[in-house]
Order: sequence, then C-alpha cells, then structure tokens
Amino acid sequence: MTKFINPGLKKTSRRNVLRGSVLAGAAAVTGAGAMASRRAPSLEGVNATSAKLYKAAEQQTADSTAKPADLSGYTRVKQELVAPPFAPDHEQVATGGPKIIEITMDTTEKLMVVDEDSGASVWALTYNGSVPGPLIICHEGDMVELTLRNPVDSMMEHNIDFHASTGALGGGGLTHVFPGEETVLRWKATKPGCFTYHCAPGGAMIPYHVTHGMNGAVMVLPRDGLKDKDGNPLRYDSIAYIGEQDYYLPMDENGDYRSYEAAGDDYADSLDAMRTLIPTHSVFNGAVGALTGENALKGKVGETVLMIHNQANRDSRPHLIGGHGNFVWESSFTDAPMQDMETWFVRGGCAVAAMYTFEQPGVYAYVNHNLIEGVMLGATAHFVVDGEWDNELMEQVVAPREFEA
Ligand SMILES: [Cu+2]
Repeated sequence: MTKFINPGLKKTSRRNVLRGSVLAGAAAVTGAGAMASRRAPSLEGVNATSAKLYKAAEQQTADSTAKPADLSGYTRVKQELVAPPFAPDHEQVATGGPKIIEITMDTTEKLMVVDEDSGASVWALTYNGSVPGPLIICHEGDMVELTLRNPVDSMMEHNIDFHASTGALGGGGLTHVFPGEETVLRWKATKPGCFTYHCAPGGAMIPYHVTHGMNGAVMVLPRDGLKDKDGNPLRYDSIAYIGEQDYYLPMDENGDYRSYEAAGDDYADSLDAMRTLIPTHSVFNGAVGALTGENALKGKVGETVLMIHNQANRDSRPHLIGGHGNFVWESSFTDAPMQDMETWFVRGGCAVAAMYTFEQPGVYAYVNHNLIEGVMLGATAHFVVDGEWDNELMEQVVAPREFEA
C-alpha cells in the first residue's frame, strides 16, 4: 500500500513532498495513471501552478515581520464539535466579550456506504469522520482556533480553507498536514453569515477531496443574534445542519460501482468520473437516506428550525415541501433576510441559513428542487413533525373517489 504523499516511493523530506509533485505522481500510484493520461489531458501544469500558489501563500507568513496578534480581551473557550445534523452548544446572542473558540478536527479517511441498494461506497475523506464535517459556530469578532490533526494511518495530506477567514488561501496555505502531523490555525470571524470550509491540498486533489466529503460549514452569528429586516430579533429552537454532497463514483464496464482497498486508490478513476461533471449521487449528510426514515429530523408544531445547507462544490436549490423559507439568508447575515420563499439558492461553495416555524404536523420533505437530484440522486431529507392539524391552513374536503361521468 503506497501513501499518496510519497508516490515515488522515495525517502524524501517533507519539503520535497510539496503538493504539485505529489499530485502529478498520484495517478501513477494507482496503476491507472497511464490509462488516465490516455483518456484525459495531463494535470501536471495545473498541479504545478497550484503548488506554487500554496508555497507563496505559506511563504508570506513565514517571511512576515508583522506584530503578534493582540489576544488581550479574549476569553478562551472550547467548543465540542458534534456530528451532523446536530449543532454544537452555543449562544444565539453573545454574552461577554469576544472569545477564542478552540476546536479540534481530525482528517479521518474512512470507507462509507453511499447507497445500500446499489452497494455504492466511497473512501470518504472527512473532518472528524462525518460528511459533512462538523458545524462550527461562533460570533462576529470571535476567533476560531483550530487544531487540525492528520492521523498517522492516513494515506493523504490534508488541509483546510475556511471561506469565513481572511488570508493565506483561507488558511489553506498554512494548514497542510501530513499523516502523523498536527497544526494550529487561528483566524478572526469578521463577516457574519454561514460559510463553507473544505480541504484544498492543491491541484486536482482539491476537487477530489471536496467530492469525497471533505467539507463543512461555519456559522458566524451577529453578536446580538439574528434579526428580521426591521431589526426584530429572530430566534430558533433547533438547527438542522445539512451538507449536500455530490459524489462521482467510478463504475465498471457492467455499470456496477467499483470498490477499492484504501483511500486514494480510486484517484485516477474518480478524476475520469469527475470530468463528466455529472454526479452519480447527490446526497444529504453523506449517504442516500441519511436523513429519511429512521434517520428523519424531528420537529413539533410551533418549533422554529434553522436549516443550514452547505454545498462546497455545486449549486443547489433547497425547497421544503409543505413549508417555506420564512427567513432566508442567501448571502450573509449582514443583509436582511429574504422572506416567505418557496425555494432558495445555494451557490456552489457556500452555506445558506433558512428559518421556518412548523405550522402543521406530518412529514415535510426537504429536497434539492432539481427533482432529478432530489429524488433520483438522493438529495432528500425528511422532517417528521408532531402536533395538531390546522384545518384552516389545509383540509381534505373530499377524499379521492370515483366521479360520475
Ligand atoms: Cu483532504
């Protein structure tokens, strides 16, 4: 088994294993490299350019003589991250002064079933073992201090690009960790809103890692909480954190999904599948059915849910069937929310928050309203809501029956 960080099988220093050369060689490691180069243009130029970019980003801070950040006035707190669709404990309105929020994430590579029916699986690349990675919550003016650890048995290097942060490719230039390494990055949350984070190790590995599950969201709340367009406070009772993941899973000549022994073994085949730009799956929270049936989200009439939808790679258009987006922050929390929306837009590479208060009991389907993706590719979640039915809002006046011609 060969690690992707060292495709040449040579003993080499960390410095020599810089992204571009690693990436250029990675296809060859799989043994499918020659085939891939016949099928598709070489990525050498792209990967080399990307490697230079990362080197430059890292060098900027290495060469810097800037004064240290003034951390006086900040209180340190730990945030225990939890697996999606749940949110970590947090305040909606900040109390006290700004905080340095300490979090830890491990770049875990694991085999995950994507669709039990077809047997489709993926060697997912994850933060903390889930797709999407955990939701991080802070307030504007806080600092997020991430310890990023790459387990020693990983096959790949990883890093993180926080769209909410400023500088060094979103931190991507400063957080490359090889198996067995850890790094600490601190960044200040200056923009309120929901933001994607994702792995971006360089070149073709960027979309490869992102489409293998390595992405998640940060919510940066205004210090005084969410508000409507007139400045009235808006509060939620719960959060449903939904990560939409497009997968491009390789198939064999019979149309069956291929399986692989280790993370990264699918690299060349995956690049071919990715080039089609047509996902084989578009799912919520990592797998078909991850948020339906027994795994459905729960709610009560009168409960207000904040639905946070992350899509790191591709546009999406969420719709809550049987409900609405009462307040939708499609851009950021700086802008007033849009109101009473039927379907809202998630630009690929961002996260969006939508708030709804349930008015009827029953099952609501939360879908990507590209219904081919929602129904056939997997992008559906269910809310099962308890409570009293309201006949004023809807009533079955006549149950379906045959009519006289
Ligand atoms: Cu990664």
